Amino acid sequence: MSHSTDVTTLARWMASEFSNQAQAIENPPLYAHIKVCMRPLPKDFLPGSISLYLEQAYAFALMQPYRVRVLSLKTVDNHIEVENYKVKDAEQLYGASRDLEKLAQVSVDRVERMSRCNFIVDWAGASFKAEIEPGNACMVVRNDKETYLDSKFEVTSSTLTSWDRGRDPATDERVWGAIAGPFEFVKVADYSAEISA
Ligand code: CYC
Repeated sequence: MSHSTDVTTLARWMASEFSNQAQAIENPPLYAHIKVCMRPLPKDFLPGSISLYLEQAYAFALMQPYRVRVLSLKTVDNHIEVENYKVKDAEQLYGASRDLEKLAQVSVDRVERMSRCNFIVDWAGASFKAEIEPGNACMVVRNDKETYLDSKFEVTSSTLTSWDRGRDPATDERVWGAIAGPFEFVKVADYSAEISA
């Protein structure tokens, strides 16, 4: 059993490579085969939190991830928050989620906080459930269109379910992101041993 401030368990469960291969095979037009790889950064990379380096990539192009971020997990009041950081010159780090020598080059001066893009996380009995913070203020420009992020994810010991959508600030209509439901990922590699308690 876990609880709503158990950052270590959440970090251990997230510290993995995840694949949605089964979903992509079942539903080729709707879901590409994607890998999400989250690798622990050194303890106190950002003080008072557990940080993970994240790469999201099409399975056929793992060395050209389409999204590179650092996630920082910490306890706030009676829940967990996940902060979202951009990474400067991320191209030089491509592949670092599967290469510890490259991972060592991820330094704190390269990361830049994306404000208003925090997730609020609670223990839900058998999983952690996360939702983007209220306010519709995590802005994403895609194809020259400004959107706000509507996002949630759920983590168990063996799965990651995530659903990111961009919405029009005036109408709340979906502009980008999956239409048929969340991405369903299964753990294919486990890096939890790299997290020090
Ligand atoms: C955007 N995804 C975002 C943003 C956040 C997350 C905070 C907006 C700010 C940013 O660009 O960082 C957060 N997404 C998450 C988190 C997870 C996650 C914490 C759990 C690990 O998945 N999103 C998905 C699919 C994939 C996807 C796996 C569908 C193809 O859930 C992609 N997320 C995606 C894209 C963007 C995004 C394409 C917009 C990035 C951009 O265009 O700049």
